[in-house]
This record gives sequence, C-alpha cells and structure tokens, in this order.
Amino acid sequence: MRAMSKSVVVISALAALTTGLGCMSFEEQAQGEITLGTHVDDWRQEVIYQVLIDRFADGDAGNNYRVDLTTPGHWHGGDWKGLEDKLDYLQDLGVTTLWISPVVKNVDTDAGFDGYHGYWTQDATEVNPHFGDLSALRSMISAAHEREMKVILDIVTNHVGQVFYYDINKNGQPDNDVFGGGKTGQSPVEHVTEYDPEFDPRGIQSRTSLGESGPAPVVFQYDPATNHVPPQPVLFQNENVYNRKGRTFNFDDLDQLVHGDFPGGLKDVNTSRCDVKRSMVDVYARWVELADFDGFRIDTVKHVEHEFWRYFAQNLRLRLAEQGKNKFFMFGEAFDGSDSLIGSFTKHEVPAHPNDMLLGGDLARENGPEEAGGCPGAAPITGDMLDGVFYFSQYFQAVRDVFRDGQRTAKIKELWDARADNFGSEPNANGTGIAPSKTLVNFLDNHDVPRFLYNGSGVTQFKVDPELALSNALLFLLTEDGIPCIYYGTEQELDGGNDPANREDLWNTGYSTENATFQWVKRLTGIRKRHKALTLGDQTVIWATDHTGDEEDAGIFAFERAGGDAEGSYALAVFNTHLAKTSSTKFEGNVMKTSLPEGSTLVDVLTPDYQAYSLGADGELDLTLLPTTGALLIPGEQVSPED
Ligand SMILES: [Ca+2]
Ligand SMILES: [Ca+2]
Ligand SMILES: [Ca+2]
Repeated sequence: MRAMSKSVVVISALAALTTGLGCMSFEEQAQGEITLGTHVDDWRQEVIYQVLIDRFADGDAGNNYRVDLTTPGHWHGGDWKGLEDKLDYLQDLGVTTLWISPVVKNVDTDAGFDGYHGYWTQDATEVNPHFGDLSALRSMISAAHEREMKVILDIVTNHVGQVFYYDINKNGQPDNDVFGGGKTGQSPVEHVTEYDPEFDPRGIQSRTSLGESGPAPVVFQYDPATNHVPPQPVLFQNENVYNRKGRTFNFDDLDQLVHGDFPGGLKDVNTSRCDVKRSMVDVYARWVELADFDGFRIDTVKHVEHEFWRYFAQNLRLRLAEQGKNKFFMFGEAFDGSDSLIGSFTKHEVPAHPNDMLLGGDLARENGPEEAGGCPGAAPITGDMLDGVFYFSQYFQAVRDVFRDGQRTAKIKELWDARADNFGSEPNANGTGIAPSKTLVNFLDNHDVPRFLYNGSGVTQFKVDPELALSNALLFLLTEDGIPCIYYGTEQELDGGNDPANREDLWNTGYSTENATFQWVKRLTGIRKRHKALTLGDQTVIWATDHTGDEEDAGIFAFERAGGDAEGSYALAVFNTHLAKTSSTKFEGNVMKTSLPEGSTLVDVLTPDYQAYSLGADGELDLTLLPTTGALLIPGEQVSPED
C-alpha cells in the first residue's frame, strides 16, 4: 500500500531551482534554434544501448538535489553531462545508438520513491533539472552525432505522474484510507486511497455516509517541494483529458487496460481526444526540434488505442520530415508475451477485436467530426503505425526459456515463423524505409525485468556458468535479424534482480574495459559491423529441435544470414543451448545443410585459431559444440584480418 504523500512544504534546493529554470517557457528554451538532420542510414545497422541517465554517470555535482546513494529508489545523481563524458567508453564497446531515459520534468518524489527513472511526467515542456539544462542535453546529443552515434528519447503518452487525487469523500483533502479500513472495492484491497483507487468502469465515484454521490472531484495538488504541482502543458490541467476510472487491476479487461490509471497513481490520459492527440504530437515533436533526437522509444503502448498511435506516428513523421529529419525511428514498449498483440502496434491493419470500439475502430472515423472520434483538419490518416516494438515475446520464448533455461530450441523457430503474420510488412510513409518486421528491437533484459545474470528468487536458478550463458545469449542478440539493444551495465556483468535492484550505479564498476564481457561485446559488435549479412541479410533457420535430453542434437539451434540487402555477404550462427551436454548439428544420420555449395570453407571467427570447416555434399556441416557455447561461421574469403 502506498504511503500518503506529505503535503508539508520544505524549501529545498530543488524548489529554488524550480523557480529558476522551471519558469523558462518552451519558447525561451528554444532560443538558438538548431538545424535538424538525418543522422542514420539504415536502422538495421545500429546497436542500441539503453541508458538510465540517473544511474549511468554523474558528470555534474551541481544538479545533485535530493541525492541518496544508499537507497535504490532515490535519486543517484547521474546526468547528461556524465553520459557525454563517457562517449569514448561506449564507442569502444561498439554501440551506435543511445536510448536515454525520459528528459521531461517529473514529480520529484512520491510515497517514498523518487522519479529518478523519468516516467512520472509533471511538465512535458521542461527538462528535468536533475539531469542538466537544455544546453547540456543538446551538447550531449551533438557530441554523439559527431561520433556518428544516434540518440533515441524515451517518451510516455499513456499517463502522467501522481498530479491529482480523487476526492472521494469530498472533504477537500487527500485521504489515504477513505473509509477507515472498510473494504468497498471489487478487488480484495484493504482500503481505498484517493491517490490510487481501484478501477470503476463508470469513473471513480464520490461517496458519503448516504451512499454514492456522482463522479469524484479531481483535485490537482500543489506542493512545489516535491514537484506535485499542476501538469504542463496547460491542457493537462483540465480534468476531462483524463479517463478518471482509477487503477487497472485486471490487465485482461480491455477497458481497464486502455482506460485505467497505471499502478502507482499514474493518471491515465484520454488519448482518444483530438486536443490530446494534437498536444502529444506538438510536445514531443518539439523535443526533437529542440535537441535533434533520432527516434523515440515509447512507453506503455498497449495501454493506448491503436488509432492514437496511427495519428501520433503519422503526424510526427510528417512534421519532422518537413524540417529535414527523415528516418525517424519509433519503437513501442508493450510489456506482453503475446506476439500478435505486440505486433499489432506495427501493422497497418489491426486484427479484429471483440471490443473494436475501444481500439479505435475503422479508419474512416479519423477525419470525421470530432464528436464521432475524428480529428477534423488533421492530415489524412492511413494505416501507418510504429516502426517497431521491443520484442518481448522473444524475450520470454527465446532469451529466458531457451538461452537461460535450456528449453527446446524449436520455440525460437516457431516464434520467428509467426513474424510475417504478426508484424507489419510494409514500410511507413516518411519513415525508416524498412518494414517493421525487419526492425524489431531485440534485448536480453531491461530496466523492467531482472538482469540476465540475476540468480535469485523468482527465476530458474542457473545450472551452468552464468557468464557462459550470457556470452551465448549475447552472440544470439548480436547476430539475429533486427536491432540489438544492450541494457547499460550488461558489459560490466551487473546481475541485479527486479526493479529497483536492476538499476545499479554503473560508476561502481569503474567503467572497466578489460573484463571478459566488455571485450566479448566489443568483439561481436565489430564483427557485426564488418559483415553486412549480420545486419542486412535475410534470416533462415537451418536447425531447430524439440530435443532437450541426451539426443545428439539436443539444444542445437542455427540460422543463416544471407541474401536480402547483404550483397553476397554470408554468416552462419550455430548455438548449443543445452545446459550440460555437448551436442552436434545432426540427428539419426541427418546432418545440418547450409545453402552453400559442397567444398566451401567456413571459418569460426570466435575460435582463437580460426577453426575452418569444409562443407560436405549438399553443403552439410557437422559441428560439435560444448554446452552453452556457439559458433559464428564466415566464408573463408570473407573473413577480415580484424575478425
Ligand atoms: Ca549530477
Ligand atoms: Ca478526501
Ligand atoms: Ca491509457
């Protein structure tokens, strides 16, 4: 249960800062406009590195307000200057795109936790003063661009932070336990808090001793010391731009999923309103115009109507393209194991849904009258959608089930075989130029799940050397189709569990570039960069198995990358994901067949002595691998001295 927020006003350094930077308008910030540019060629050739700004590097002690390094849920002092200072380290690692946590001003602290992660928007038009000012943000991005690195901004449109309470008992103050412990809701909670009451499909109702008395009043808080102040832009001070139905507790109920407050008192925005859609495009396009970002990672997309995403993505692309910013990449986060659900945010046609009205219905409504859900005067809306999503279904079915837990590798093939159906196959107008099904964002872990190396409660315990399993999973990540994304600290072998334990301070590692995992990632990113097959080649699975026991091929998985836009380049990745047994690429006399002719030579560039193999009839390759290891095979004539 959340603790009640303190309304005591404390004059703090943060409050003092708020009156300085905080009062600068968007227009004032924009003094010294910058020229937008297209800094990316082909997103498939990028390697993304996810940075939680508060935890990556502290480059400026002057912005360290409310910092408490002893508590994982408090501010730790990282900032944009810190990231800029560490670009050498990241360039050495071989990453090419930085995804940074949200930059907008947040509710500073709430119920004992701080907004250090950036997902508690209070003012979407101002920078978060903990991370620096606009010039520090611009300086970091410009320094990245000088190194041909790109920067992706993390944004949230589904909800804002804890900026108002529902005055259910109409006493004019926020109450954490409205009915003194009496249970009144639908789910088995012990009390009703006015900050985060549970979902009511009618909207949160007020109640007195005589019973219900209509919709509960919405009261915006005013406590500058914790930055619980009315949200910006000013449109968001209108209670009607929120759904006001309370906290989602059943994520399988579509009304709750799309219209409920996000747990933690994060207020759900009515994203079906035309004024909201326009404002979201305006606010976030403005950040690109202010700082020259190259893409967005978009939070909580499954909690927002599909029609919103079409409107947002299309209008944003149009506005940026008119200013010379092309190939802007937008990928969504739908934290869900359902491949078809996450894929629906990249498809031009959303599959029929039993409650289609909630998901936006037919496109014809888009330009109809506003009262019918349309947005008059907007550019014509087509089926265009987001450019990609965080590939959560793969996280569950391949990374967790196979590479960590040693389940059957056929699960990966089954997942990939569904990709053509489940994900968008057409590039979006004014977009990246590539079909979303080719730009899914692959990952091993992130800030919302335990780190790959975590070995505590809630996960299957490692049965092998965890670092060996991580190396094998990293080989998969950096050779498969799509855009790899590495969570900060993976290269330092951080092993934290669930939030906030997985959000460690990177500076405690000393940013060593000598450890085995840093060197492994560096080696793989280098090979990936040199061989077009690994970024632009089509992907074909040539071995997958249901075997997980003592069969010859138990745990084996292999795919080729070739053709497509790879211009003759070829690569073959082979894995033994079995946790204990040495396995081979054959079963009952059938040997794995590659697409190369008999007699071709393939070299495993990951072996110290560049082990070479000559292919048999029909391109057969009989390869034996130790448990949780892999091979990366390149035709002899294509091997570079740098490999
Ligand atoms: Ca700092
Ligand atoms: Ca009250
Ligand atoms: Ca929503």
